[in-house]
Amino acid sequence: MSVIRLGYVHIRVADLAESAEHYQNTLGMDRVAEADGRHYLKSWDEHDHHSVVLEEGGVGLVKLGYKVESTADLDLYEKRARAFGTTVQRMSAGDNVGIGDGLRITLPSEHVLELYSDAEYLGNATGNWNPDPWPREGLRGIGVPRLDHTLITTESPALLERFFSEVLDFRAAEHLVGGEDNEDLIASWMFCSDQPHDIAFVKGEQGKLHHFAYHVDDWSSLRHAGDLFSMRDVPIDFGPARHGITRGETLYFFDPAGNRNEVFAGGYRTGPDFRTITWTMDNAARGINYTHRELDPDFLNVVT
Ligand code: M3P
Ligand code: FE
Repeated sequence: MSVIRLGYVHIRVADLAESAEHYQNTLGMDRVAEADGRHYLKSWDEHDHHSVVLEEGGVGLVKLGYKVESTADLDLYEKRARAFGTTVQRMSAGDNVGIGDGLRITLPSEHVLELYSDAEYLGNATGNWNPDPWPREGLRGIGVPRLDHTLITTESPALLERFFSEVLDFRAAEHLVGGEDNEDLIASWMFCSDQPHDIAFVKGEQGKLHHFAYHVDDWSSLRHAGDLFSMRDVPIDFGPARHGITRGETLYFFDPAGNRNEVFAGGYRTGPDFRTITWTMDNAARGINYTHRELDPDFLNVVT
């Protein structure tokens, strides 16, 4: 019984055609459906219907979808979320193209989180019989294999962490703490799988997106992504660099609408017995950018 993974990120983009070109040709995602002015995209190593939805008009997050194991989980999470005092609605199959019944929860951070157990199975690009390691017809652009995590902002990381822990059984891999006696939770990196994080939150405005990240193989993949970004004039935020927090390797960039994305490699393995790591504010720059040990204030200030 658990939440399995980040299933989809639904975002707004200013110009659908321009962003579709970026997500399909620079990142290498495939368009699997188009309906009501929305584009549904899937990465090559993902199996479910889609993982990114682009909706025309503005910038920022519409909602996040996390997949759970069973419909029994949905009943349990609904009960727990109501007991926690959050707003929960049932959502129906077809509310999202290719996604089954589920729950729509308004988080204490004002983000909309959808939980579902069924998604139309399209399969990945290499199949389940004697598969090649990557699609032999080749990849477009970076050829991102899959989504990895999201990072959102909230006025109260402590409250949001309590929600994810008590309602959805997530665990904290890392904390960034500050204040007088290091008692204020500034940011939290939480997992439901064995990754270092499936979601993270940092103190800031309610309801905003800091970034969502794609997994890539390794450090060389970040260099290759950087080459493509330069060829195609994709704005870079920072990287390639090492995160102290999660120990991942990173390169941040922006989509044409200004939503921040990350390509992320590496990171350690967690599990139910993982003990939370703590970073203090005096080491925050090293925690986020271990390589350069400094942060551009815009990295924290620019959210969508
Ligand atoms: C990551 C990560 C912030 C830290 C970000 C860290 C926004 O993106 O993947 O570990 O403070
Ligand atoms: Fe990240």
